[in-house]
Amino acid sequence: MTQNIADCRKDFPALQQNISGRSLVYLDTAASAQQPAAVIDAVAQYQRENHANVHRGVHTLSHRATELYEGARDKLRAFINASNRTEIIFTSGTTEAINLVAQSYCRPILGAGDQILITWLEHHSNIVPWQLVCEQTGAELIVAPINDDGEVGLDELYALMSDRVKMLAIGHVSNALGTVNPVRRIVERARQHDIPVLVDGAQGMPHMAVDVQGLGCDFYAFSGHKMYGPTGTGVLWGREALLEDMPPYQGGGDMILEVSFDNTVYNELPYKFEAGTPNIAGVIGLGAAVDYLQSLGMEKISAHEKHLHDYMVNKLESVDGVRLIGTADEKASVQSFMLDDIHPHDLGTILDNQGVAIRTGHHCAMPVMQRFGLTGTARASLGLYNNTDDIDCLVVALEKAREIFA
Ligand code: 7TS
Repeated sequence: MTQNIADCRKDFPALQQNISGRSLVYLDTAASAQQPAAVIDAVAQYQRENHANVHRGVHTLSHRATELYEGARDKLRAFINASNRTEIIFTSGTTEAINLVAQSYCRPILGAGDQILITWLEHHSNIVPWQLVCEQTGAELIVAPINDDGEVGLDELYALMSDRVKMLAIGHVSNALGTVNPVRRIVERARQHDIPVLVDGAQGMPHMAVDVQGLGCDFYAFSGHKMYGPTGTGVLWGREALLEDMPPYQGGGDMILEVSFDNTVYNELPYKFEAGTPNIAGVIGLGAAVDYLQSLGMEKISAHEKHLHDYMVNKLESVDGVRLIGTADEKASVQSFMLDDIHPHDLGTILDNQGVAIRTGHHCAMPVMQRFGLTGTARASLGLYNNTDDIDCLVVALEKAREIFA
């Protein structure tokens, strides 16, 4: 495992292959990051040597599995600076974490006249769970607008804050446009109205050091597979006092202390929210991803990606026919664009034929697309393993696409 970010591409087995006869240029980390060998090996070693169910057995393998699984919780706690390991709830990803808060925190307290506040920038995972809970309770979903650069209008957002709002749910970084929201400032403002804040951190965690206490929010949700860990893993961080008062989201094994037909006593935090056999292997892999990120250092990763993002924006601007979508002042690692009037899916296919992987379409953020009068965009997104060569290859591939469509 390398400690130097410039050399870290070699830590990623998936990046050592050719696609369409060329060295793979992977520019789709926002959809899912590739995994370093350290993560793959941690999962494989667990599967080969230590697999058993957690929290249940008295035998050696069960003890080992439990230690590894709970060890990952400790790593995650430290990584996001949570005050207590009981605040780290393992979920299947950001989506489940947000649904958990919508159903367990919001549903019991919402009624007609109450509001949930989100923004136009959100991923569907930070829209639909709130629509569901609003339908269930008669509450109303209200949405703060974005400007032509893809930034949330702070004045408009603040104007929507009132004591009717029972939750503000906002993305840390937009997956479609790369806009970084000034979460700390927004949280401070929400506090003045006693509005709890959930931050969708799916695109924040992989790119910057996250300190949940520093941000001041109440819940922070993220996915393992976007931060170089396995799919099917994620975390809901919540303030202990809030989590304590919330009813379980799902019932089943491990989330109880005692069950009888008259009275079931729920387990303590965090197990109250982890019903059933969890994704043990995945969580251990997520712990290894945290070790990997820490060995590089989040500050260094951010600086490297910022440099690359600026380079990518400059290069894209130099390609005739490119129109950038999402031009906020504060951005991270994502650039959406259109090339002439080429359909993004056609563009994505032509790029794939040249070994360049990007995502095309609505990026599960249809309202953002509607705001720009589009059905979809091409999106290049960066990870810590990318370099300027990758961006040069993207530019060459785009120029080739223009020739093909000329
Ligand atoms: N929130 C944001 C901001 C996201 O980018 C995503 C996934 C999610 C929530 C949902 O995460 P999940 O792990 O629970 O699925 N974003 C993307 C993307 O941009 N391309 O594919 C998935």
